[in-house]
Amino acid sequence: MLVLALHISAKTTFSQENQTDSGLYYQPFPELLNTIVIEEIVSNNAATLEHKSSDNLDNILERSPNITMIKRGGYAFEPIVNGLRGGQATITIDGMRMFGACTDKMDPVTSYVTSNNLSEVEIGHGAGVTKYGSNLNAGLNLSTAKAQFSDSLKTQGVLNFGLGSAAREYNAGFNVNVGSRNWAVKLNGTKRKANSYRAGNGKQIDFTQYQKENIGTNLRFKAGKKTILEAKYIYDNAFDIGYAALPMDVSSAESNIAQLSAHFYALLPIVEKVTISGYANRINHVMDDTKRPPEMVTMHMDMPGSSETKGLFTNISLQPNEKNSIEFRADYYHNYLFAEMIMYPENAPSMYMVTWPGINRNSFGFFGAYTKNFARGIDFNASFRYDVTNTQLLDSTGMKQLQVFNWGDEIYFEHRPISGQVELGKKWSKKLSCTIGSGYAERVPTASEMYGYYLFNPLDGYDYVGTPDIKKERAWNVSSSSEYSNHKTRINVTGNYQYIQDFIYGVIESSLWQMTIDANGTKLYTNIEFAHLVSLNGNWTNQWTKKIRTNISATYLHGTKHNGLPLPQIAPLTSTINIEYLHNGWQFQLDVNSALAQNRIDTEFIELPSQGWAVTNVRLAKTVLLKKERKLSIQTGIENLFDNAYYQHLDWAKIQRPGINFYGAVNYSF
Ligand SMILES: [Cu+2]
Repeated sequence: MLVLALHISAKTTFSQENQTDSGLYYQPFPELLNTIVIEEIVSNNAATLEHKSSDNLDNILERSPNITMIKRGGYAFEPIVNGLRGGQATITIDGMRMFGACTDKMDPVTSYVTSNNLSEVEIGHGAGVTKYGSNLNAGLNLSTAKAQFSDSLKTQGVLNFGLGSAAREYNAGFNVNVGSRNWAVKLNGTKRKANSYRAGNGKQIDFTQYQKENIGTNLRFKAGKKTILEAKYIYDNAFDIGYAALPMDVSSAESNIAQLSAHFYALLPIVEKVTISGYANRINHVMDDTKRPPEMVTMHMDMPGSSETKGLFTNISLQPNEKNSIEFRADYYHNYLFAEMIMYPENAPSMYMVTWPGINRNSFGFFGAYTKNFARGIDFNASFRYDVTNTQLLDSTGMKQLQVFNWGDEIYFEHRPISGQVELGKKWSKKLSCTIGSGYAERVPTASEMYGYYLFNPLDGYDYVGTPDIKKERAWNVSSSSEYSNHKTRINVTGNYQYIQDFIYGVIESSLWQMTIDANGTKLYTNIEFAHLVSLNGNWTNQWTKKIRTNISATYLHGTKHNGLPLPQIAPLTSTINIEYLHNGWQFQLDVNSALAQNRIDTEFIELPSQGWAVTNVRLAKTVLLKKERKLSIQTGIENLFDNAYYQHLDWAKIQRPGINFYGAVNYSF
């Protein structure tokens, strides 16, 4: 399988029911990637009711068995794909590269969009996963919703409003599409406000509040029979964001994302589609501790950061015949990261430090993928990627800071990561299919791993310093998946093993003093010899009767370092059970989500064990058809029904999750 997709909120907006380029007057060939996406949606009977209308993207992603989330507050969870994180997994928006502007990982790329901007999320591994960038066999691409054409001038839209009790939160949004034969415009907006939520024991978890405003637009124009021009823009502004697990909050995290693309269909008989695209995005992240009570703040400080990325790519899909397809992609991006820290000690002059010293990165990449369908149900997929990435420091204060470590000359490095993956699939019968795959991947160190300067990590209480000449991580992987399905049942099992050499890990450097007052010491990003990572996932969906369907899934991750100690921050065995019941147009659903305790902890990292937990949710939904294709859908439910006080292993500082939450949402489609 090339790329797996999690189809989000399939029923929330009109645009998400019809995501292909169906507005064209000719039938375009499906893109290599989309084919898989559509197949996966058809075969994946994931319970639809779970996707509450206008649900928060973090909640949607967290339901995927391939994703675990690091939680630091009530907002901007950091997604981990099959145990891979940071620079190991690429996160892109329509293939655009984007890098968070926070040295403390408070703002993953996923925090700059809403589910209202998106049509689907591709969760990738195996052949094809490096399409958007070098990674260790893990990628997440967020596909934005496209404006839909229409044979006659037509306006459609959705208005939604929702409330939740645990955080006394509300969200409101709209999504409007105006389509004609040759042009289409889509506009969406979301406003969300959450207060600090109440945990299971009734205790309010301070500093988990946030507010978010987002607008997005997509314009498409048919410039001739085989050409579509597309423009998109997303503005996202989150403010007053609490990070209960960190010593600081974010007063504002603002991003602008813009992309212009031209899509050419069927240029030549074998050239199915060519896309040329240019994009730019900019993030401003303002981190401070002004809202914390004085007793929590040892020394007041400000830590603003910014990230700017500009890029170009071209994608060429070839289909020489029905049995073969080929895809090429060439891309370039430039990213600039700058972050500083201003400390205000009492009765002393303020101090200044550059934590991301003007880090410039240029990267040129080339990707190729080949798919062949042999006789007797055998498929072959292969992909290849090569990048030339250079990283350079430009800030003079940053260069002086490096001299402290005698690294004054180490301001320019080039990395050339290479990766290749092959996959063989066999359909044994209509019901049973299997794939096996193997590959090699390299990834460049992140800006923080090279040039981060005293970045405080409250999880282990250490300041982290980058190592400019740190080496690439290199990984060998083998993976396998099997699926059995008939008209009633679908069983899917996947396994993935990675042997990662030169694994990047923070190692305590006792000769260095910490900068942060309360820190335990300083760690240097270092290549350790190797690490093993295993991920296993099983999923069983069964349609018992016309009215009753169940879905059970379980995920297990196991990570070990060269010295036999576990890798830190690995989720324990996690499972979900959903039971769905349909009656008279009403949908009823019961979820039980749970995890075992995690006692496989990395004592070297100073990680703490965590307890097991189980949470039950009940949900109810009904859609009423009104006149003139109008629809009203109502969703309501209770999450954490038994008001359990619990936290998950990856939640920082063991901050408890929300307690009982009554929610309700109304969607009006016209
Ligand atoms: Cu931050």
